Amino acid sequence: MKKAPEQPYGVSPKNYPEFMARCSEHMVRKGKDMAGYFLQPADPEAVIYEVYEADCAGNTCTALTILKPGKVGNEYFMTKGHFHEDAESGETYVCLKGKGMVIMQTRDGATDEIILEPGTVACIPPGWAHRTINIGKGEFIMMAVFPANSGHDYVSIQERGFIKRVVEESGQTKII
Ligand code: S6P
Ligand code: ZN
Repeated sequence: MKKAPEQPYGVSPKNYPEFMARCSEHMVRKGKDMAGYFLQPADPEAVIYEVYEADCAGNTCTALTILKPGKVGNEYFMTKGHFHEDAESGETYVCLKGKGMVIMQTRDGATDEIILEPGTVACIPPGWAHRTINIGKGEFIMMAVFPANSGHDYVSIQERGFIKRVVEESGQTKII
């Protein structure tokens, strides 16, 4: 059982390493962990992204994602992406650093996307799968806030993928 923090704390573009230091979980996703996600094979040892997850505060969980800059072929580095298992659980993303995009889709095939720049808050409704993409030149860093009972369904995305992909063509970011 995770322990809730005893004191309130704030996270900003300047002090986020303090948040990382207090996290009980740290996940590193390398190319070898993402077989089948990109159209082309990724360098197995390349770090694509890292996730730092704090102990949930009651019903509220908070995590920080650092997406490295880079591409596999012409496809930008991205997270695996997932649906929440709980049909009522949405999520809020807050961009701290860099330039990214969250692409979303429903099980019925509706899609949407939001550009993420420092200060942008993205509200992801329940029922929308979400994947973050680093479309900038440097690291992309964001905070995610989600209900403790969300649950994560990766299998649907692993099996069927996202309808849209984000690539660079002739130096331009394109959604295809
Ligand atoms: C959790 C939230 C994020 C992601 C993280 C990595 O609900 O959406 O903390 O876990 O951005 O993405 P993924 O798809 O590998 O979990
Ligand atoms: Zn989520």
